[in-house]
Amino acid sequence: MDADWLCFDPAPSKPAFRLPPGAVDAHCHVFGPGDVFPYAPERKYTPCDAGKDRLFALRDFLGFDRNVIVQATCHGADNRALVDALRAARGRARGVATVRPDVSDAALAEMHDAGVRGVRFNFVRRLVDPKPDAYYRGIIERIAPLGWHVVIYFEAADLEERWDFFTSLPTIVVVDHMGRPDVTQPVDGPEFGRFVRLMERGNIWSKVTCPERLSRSGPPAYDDVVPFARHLVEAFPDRVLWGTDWPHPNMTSHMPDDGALVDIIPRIAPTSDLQRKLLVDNPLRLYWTE
Ligand code: 0GY
Repeated sequence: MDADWLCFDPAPSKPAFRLPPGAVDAHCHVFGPGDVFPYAPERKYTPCDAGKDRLFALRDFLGFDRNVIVQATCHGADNRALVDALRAARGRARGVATVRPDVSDAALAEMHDAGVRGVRFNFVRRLVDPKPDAYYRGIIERIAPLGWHVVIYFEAADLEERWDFFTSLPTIVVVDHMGRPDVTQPVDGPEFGRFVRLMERGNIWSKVTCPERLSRSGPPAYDDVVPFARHLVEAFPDRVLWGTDWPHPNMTSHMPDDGALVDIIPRIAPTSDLQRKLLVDNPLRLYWTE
């Protein structure tokens, strides 16, 4: 792993918040292990191994029922670690893959059978090299017939430039980490206002995730991120998802306590109705349609 890599917390605290039955951790990853599932040659970082067994142990410890595992850029478009984890979860995990436009029908069918239900387009330049829009449109042509959706990851400053492309996508579109707002700006300011306008389009969903990445005020309360997430949960209760982001790639300031992250949920979703939508109804509607 990279010399300055921060590894996940091996002993998180037990959350005080009791998750509702059937709760889904809708954003997490598996890394390797690298000797079984090698990291991609084009990767921008080499993480600590964080395989499926650790992920499923965390799921059980925190009180989640299911996971949505998102292909991480360190594995490129080689989805073998993801597919292996999905198969091992025996129906209790779904996946979001990374594919190229020339992916074969057989590979798509195998991924669908394992539980993949979406692809991720990553526009964060420190993670991937940007591609022309036509590249992504080529992928959508391949995955739309399967009923898959698109997950997009971008920095807030890029939303204006990519607005036309994002709003032209024909599938459900799930935005990672609220579009990474600058939380020193006001919730009702122009930057987050642009993101809220994006959400007003009925096919856009948001993960209200990653206070540890966005916060300037810091752990364990991440007070400055809470109003942004709460705003989205209250304004768009049927199109928000929550996840741990375990094993928290590329954190440099600190490694979050996953139990403390769970304890933020009742602050961003203050009623049991909002909590059930965020943690159970919404992810089941998107990922477990059968
Ligand atoms: C996240 C965030 C990050 C990394 C990745 O696929 C990835 O490598 O998504 C990040 O570095 O901000 O969602 O895991």
